[in-house]
Amino acid sequence: MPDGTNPMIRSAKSHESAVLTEISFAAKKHWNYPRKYFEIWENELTITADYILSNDVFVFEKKSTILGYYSIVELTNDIKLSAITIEKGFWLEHMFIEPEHIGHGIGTMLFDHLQQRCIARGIGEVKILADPNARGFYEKMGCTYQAEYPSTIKDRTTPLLHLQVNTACRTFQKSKGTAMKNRTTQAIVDFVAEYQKKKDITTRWGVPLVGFAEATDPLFAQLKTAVSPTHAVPQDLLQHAGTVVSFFLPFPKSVTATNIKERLSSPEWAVGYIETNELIKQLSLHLTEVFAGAGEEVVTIPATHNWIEDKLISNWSHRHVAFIAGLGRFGLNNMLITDRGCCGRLGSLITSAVMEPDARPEGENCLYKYDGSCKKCVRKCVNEALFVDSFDRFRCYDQLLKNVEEHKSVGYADVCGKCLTVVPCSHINPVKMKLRAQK
Ligand code: B12
Ligand code: SF4
Ligand code: SF4
Repeated sequence: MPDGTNPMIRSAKSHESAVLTEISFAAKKHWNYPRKYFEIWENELTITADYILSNDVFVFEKKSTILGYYSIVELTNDIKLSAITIEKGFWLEHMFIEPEHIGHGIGTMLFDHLQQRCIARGIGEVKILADPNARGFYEKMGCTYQAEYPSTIKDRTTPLLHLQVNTACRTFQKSKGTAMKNRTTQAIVDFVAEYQKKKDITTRWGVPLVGFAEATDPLFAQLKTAVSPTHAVPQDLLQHAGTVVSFFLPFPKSVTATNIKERLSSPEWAVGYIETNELIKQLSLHLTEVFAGAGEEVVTIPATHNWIEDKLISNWSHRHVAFIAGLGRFGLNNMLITDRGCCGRLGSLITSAVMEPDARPEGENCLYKYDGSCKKCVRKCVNEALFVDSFDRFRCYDQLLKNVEEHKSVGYADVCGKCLTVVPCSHINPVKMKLRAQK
């Protein structure tokens, strides 16, 4: 977990309102305004817990100390404040840095973060009523000066600036996002390679596959119909979700090969299941740290057992998420068939980082769905749960529970997997192979 020693930008917590208020006052005092101004600004500069909960408020934190913050406020209607009218829209209401840390790049980092937030939330324009002393900073950041605006203080004006979160900015963010994406993929590949060197781990995973989906991809909302009305969208789990990262950890052929003969699963399959669930947990924690180092938030999701008991359906389906992230297509056996097959496990997490999404490949990966052939998975089902036109998840679960009993010496292994072992889609994308062979 992040230990607060690395600089990071994160959502403000409601109990931090007093610290943010102090920073607001200290930053304003830095410009030597007369004391009477502060009486007028008292309300404006006081940050409450409610304010933090109802708006986008982000803090810059170093060594567990908050050194600055910014807030985006959405006005749904024009509002009148004494002589002035504040138009509806998105406003950068506050951006303040502790005076002794001004000039150290914190403002630029916060501004950079603000642009990412806007992209993630689909905000095209942000308005700023800046302190006159800060106008130069905002112009340097790409904002355009519009006009002088009457201030809440008589005979004083304040500059109005606009930030267009335009295509150029999006391209810039995406190029930054590409670097982050490469780092994320490498972090996953390296972590899995290192993890299997541990003495007590017996599974040897293949090279992971990693896919990225935009958190605002409309397909997430469709999971409420495809999976369950209670299925979450990324924003339900992380308010400022930018990207969903999905990964597939392939089992080695040696493990799959053991899971053929008997009705019950092999011990290797059971151990592979337990070890991969733990790997997904550790990998998710590791990625949380990687993203925290870049000032980004993460929400992790368990590999399994996050299902609704009486329905055996989850509110976060890793398979559907992997499909959205372009990692594969569903097989007749229900598995997500990737380019490295379907024997393996899937994980996913949500991050505030904005990264380039992956394209979803066209065409089917399952032979039955491609040309009506194969159906081996159906023939291999050991508990009459899987058919060409239906799947009985409760019968399937009964079989998994038999394996729990069988393998209790290695842990809790609710496994079976006969319908995915030693079938054409176990370790490859069989349609791709078929098409290649036909060329
Ligand atoms: C609940 C659950 C179960 C239940 C129900 C199974 C099921 N099919 O849903 C039980 C306990 C029975 C079970 C069994 C198994 N599970 Co399970 N299970 C889950 C869990 C927790 C949620 C799955 C869920 O909510 N499904 C939602 C339902 C609605 O989806 P569905 O039944 O698969 O049906 C959909 C697809 O067929 C899809 N579909 C079909 N064609 C197409 C085409 C398109 C274009 C689209 C969009 C969708 C689509 O539409 C259906 C409805 O939406 C996930 C972990 C997670 N949180 O994601 C693991 C998970 C799905 N299980 C997994 C595995 C491996 C198994 C087993 C092999 C056990 C084992 N490890 O040995 C068996 C396989 C059973 C089978 N053939 O389906 C893996 C799958 C990996 C992969 N490559 O896909 C997962 C993802 C765990 C993980 N972290 O890797 N599981
Ligand atoms: S075994 Fe054959 S029919 Fe079943 S999912 Fe794999 S490719 Fe499709
Ligand atoms: S996991 Fe086992 S019981 Fe469930 S569908 Fe596959 S073969 Fe049948």
